[in-house]
Amino acid sequence: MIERTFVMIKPDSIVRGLIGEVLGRLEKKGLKIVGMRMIHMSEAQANNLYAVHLEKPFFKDLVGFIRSAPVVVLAVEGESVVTVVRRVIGATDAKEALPGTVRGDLSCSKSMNVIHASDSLENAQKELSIFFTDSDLMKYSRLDANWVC
Ligand code: 3AN
Repeated sequence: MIERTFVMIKPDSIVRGLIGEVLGRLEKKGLKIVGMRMIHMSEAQANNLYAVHLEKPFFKDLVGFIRSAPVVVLAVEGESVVTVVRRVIGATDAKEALPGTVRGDLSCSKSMNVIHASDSLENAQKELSIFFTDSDLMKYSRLDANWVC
């Protein structure tokens, strides 16, 4: 089934000059980027995105980090894209993330872990709606769609 998910290239990637590297991983996998914007996240957006972590001891640091530099927010489309992107990015704790995954190759940190992606279709819809409206999302076909996926 064709799904959409929310992906965010985090502040550590931006300041480390890794936007192209991270985007390239998603594009080469055959995933279609249908929305993309660089933003400085507002406190309201951060609180909304990380609402499930509100009571966690790391919440304040998490919001501080995500607002410490710009982020790139993405809407990504593809077959089973929620699961596929989670596999491409690897485990939350980048020390545990397998080589070959974005986090496994580019980070050793649990908080500064390069990239975020929604962990379920339900959360994808919720998270996309924080940053995109339907009219922000592009319609086009990738020429290699029948070859890559
Ligand atoms: P993921 O981003 O892999 O879905 P979540 O949703 O469990 O991981 O956590 C959201 C973000 O909160 C993570 N990307 C990470 O940056 C941060 N985080 C999660 N657990 C911790 C922790 N124990 N200490 C510090 N930061 C954490």
